[in-house]
Amino acid sequence: ETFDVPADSILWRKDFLLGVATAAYQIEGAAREDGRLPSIWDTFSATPGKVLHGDTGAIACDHYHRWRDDVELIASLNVDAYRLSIAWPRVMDAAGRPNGKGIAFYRDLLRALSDKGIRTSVTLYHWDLPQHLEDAGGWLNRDTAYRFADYADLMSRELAGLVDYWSTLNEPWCSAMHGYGTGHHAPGHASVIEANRALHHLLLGHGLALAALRRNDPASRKGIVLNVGRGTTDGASAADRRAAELFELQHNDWILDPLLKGSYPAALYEELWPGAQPPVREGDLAIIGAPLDFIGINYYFRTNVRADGNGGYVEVPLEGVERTQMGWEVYPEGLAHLLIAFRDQYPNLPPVYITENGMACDDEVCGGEVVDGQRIAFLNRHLAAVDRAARAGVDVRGYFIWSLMDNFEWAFGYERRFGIVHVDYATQRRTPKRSARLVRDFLAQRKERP
Ligand code: PNW
Repeated sequence: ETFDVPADSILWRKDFLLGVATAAYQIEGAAREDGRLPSIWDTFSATPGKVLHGDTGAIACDHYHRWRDDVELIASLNVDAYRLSIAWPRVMDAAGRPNGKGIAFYRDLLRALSDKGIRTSVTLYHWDLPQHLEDAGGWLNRDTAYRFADYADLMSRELAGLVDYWSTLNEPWCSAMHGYGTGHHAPGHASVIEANRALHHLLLGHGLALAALRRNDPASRKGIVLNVGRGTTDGASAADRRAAELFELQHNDWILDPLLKGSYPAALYEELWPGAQPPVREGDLAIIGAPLDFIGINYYFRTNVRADGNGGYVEVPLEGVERTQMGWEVYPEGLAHLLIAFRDQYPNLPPVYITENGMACDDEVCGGEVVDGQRIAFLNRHLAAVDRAARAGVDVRGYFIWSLMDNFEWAFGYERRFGIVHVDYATQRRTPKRSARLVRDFLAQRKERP
């Protein structure tokens, strides 16, 4: 068994980056150690009813203590690159002073990766806002954008030369919509007005942080990571078709437009959210629209929608389609479609990395092995979609599997397993699944090719 990668696929190119990804709160644990401050996810997961089974990231994969073994594990997969995030509350105290112990953890980790020849992709904000900043208003407070820039400034001074790819934010859509619009994620508010306010301050923070990264670590490449959504309709009316467009406008253009066109999409506010507006001040859009070296795209699924009769859209799940353990539809065509659509829509689209793609399965260890056939097929088909987009002329330069290992899946706790490596949480034992073996074998084969 191997990945069936056609001989002429872009995946065989040695300069096409193949990697695995994680995020700090989902794997590190050690939530109280070496001066780490509480984050909004510590607070949220400790609040009854917010996370399935009351799971928290207090221990997670205990990566904070096991990182040396985990680096060996990553290296054993033959991957070109590893994507991780820094926990802001681990590296700065409440007065904004550096926490040497927390910084040393990331410096040692990044050095160990680079000693193994593994390229590093580091996200500054994967959702774990320090709680003291939340207490001061969180992303609803414009000042948080400036505090984020201070944090980016500190990190890029401390870690300059150790990071190949910096990303400012992971999925500002999720931070804004799930954090402030639906309440599914920390800090758990539910208001479209607030979601718009939070998004604008997140994007302002991105722009300010980007400038700090450029100042302090000029040789690295800098970008942002966005989750994108494919919306289609099985409805027949013009209103249904508009509903699908509005879905994509809300999920994609809401964020891509200010980053790449210098404005928020007017149609979104006219049709879907009359009464909501991002709190833009003079000069903000120029900061937000500063050129990027790359854009990271996280893709998971397609959503079928119809008109809701109120000018908006409503999800109508399709019957008879393949779904993952999350209930998300397996729909690789959406990835190729969106990459090509973005290239057409944004003439200045920077080079793209798929910074997350993968699926949750109910994987169990059987006789020392985890046979995750559904995941193997999923990865195969999505890699083929990336290759199709590349052939259509999209400048796509890499692909990271979400995730290296099973971890704390936010509101779903430990019950959703996204890893290509299985984690037994009782013993912290890591067992590579069959998908991990195929990745390792494919990359070993690629190394052998002339
Ligand atoms: C991403 N949605 O989250 C995150 O970047 C990861 O930390 C996470 O583990 C992974 O995807 C799997 O969920 C998302 O509802 C969460 O559309 C929710 C959505 C998309 C991405």
